[in-house]
Amino acid sequence: MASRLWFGLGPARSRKEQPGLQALSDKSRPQAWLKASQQNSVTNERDTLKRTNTAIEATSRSLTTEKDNLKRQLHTCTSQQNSVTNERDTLKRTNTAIEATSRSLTTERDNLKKQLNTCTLTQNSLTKERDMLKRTTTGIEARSRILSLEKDQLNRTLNTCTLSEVSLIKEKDKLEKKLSDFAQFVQKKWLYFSGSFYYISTTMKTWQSSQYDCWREGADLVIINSNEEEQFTRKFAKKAWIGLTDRVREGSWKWVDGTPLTRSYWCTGEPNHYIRRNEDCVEIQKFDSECSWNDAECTNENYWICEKKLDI
Ligand SMILES: [Ca+2]
Ligand SMILES: [Ca+2]
Ligand SMILES: [Ca+2]
Repeated sequence: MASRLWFGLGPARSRKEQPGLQALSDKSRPQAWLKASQQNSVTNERDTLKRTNTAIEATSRSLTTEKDNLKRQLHTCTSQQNSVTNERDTLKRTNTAIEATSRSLTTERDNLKKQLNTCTLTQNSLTKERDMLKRTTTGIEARSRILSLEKDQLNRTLNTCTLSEVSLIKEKDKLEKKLSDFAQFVQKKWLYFSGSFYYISTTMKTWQSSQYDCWREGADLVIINSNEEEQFTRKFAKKAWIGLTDRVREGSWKWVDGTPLTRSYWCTGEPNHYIRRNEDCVEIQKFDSECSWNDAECTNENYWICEKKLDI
């Protein structure tokens, strides 16, 4: 800066170069020339200094202005720098927080991914299991329906079987009863003919006593239902009571089981209600003819024929 301020102050000119000094006397010439020279020199120097000052002042003003500008710029820059620094620090903190958040989110995301994978695997497994159970359930339901139908069919069969069993038991009981009866009458040496056992007595009793005797044996006086049975009863060749009477109402012949007489085998002229006798009971009187019956007094004593019909 000093070199710039003093660059116009060059070395003073020599006396030969001062034209005003040539007219002066030789004696006074040196002093005047010296004064003039000094004055010129001072003037020049002053002018130079003025110019220099002016330049310096201009330079100073320019520098001041420049300084002020620079100061403002510096202030602005400093402010901006502070602001940017603050912003940077804020951004740094924000970035740090974001990075932390990002790391946390990344960790959380990875955990969620793992959980999602696990969940997906579990879901797939459960879906397969569910589908398998559905198929199993469908199979079980179909099997259940079939079993239900089978059960119903078996129940119906069982009911039928039970009814059949009950029927068979009843039939068996009946057969056992028949067998028992059969054995009983065989043991008692009764005669079997066409579904019935017959007993021909060896003693004689009234018609009523004969009927009591048959009852005691679980039988009745014989009821003749067919020609064959009529022929059979004649083969004993004994005058014997049969289970036919009109004691309840005269002329209304009924068998001992209450059934009316439909087919009869009366001897010729019978029943005749022989005069002065109350002939209400029937006996086999003849043995060589199909017409073999006679009505006689019930108090007469005769042999008798019992019949036990077996329901075979
Ligand atoms: Ca009979
Ligand atoms: Ca009679
Ligand atoms: Ca008679």
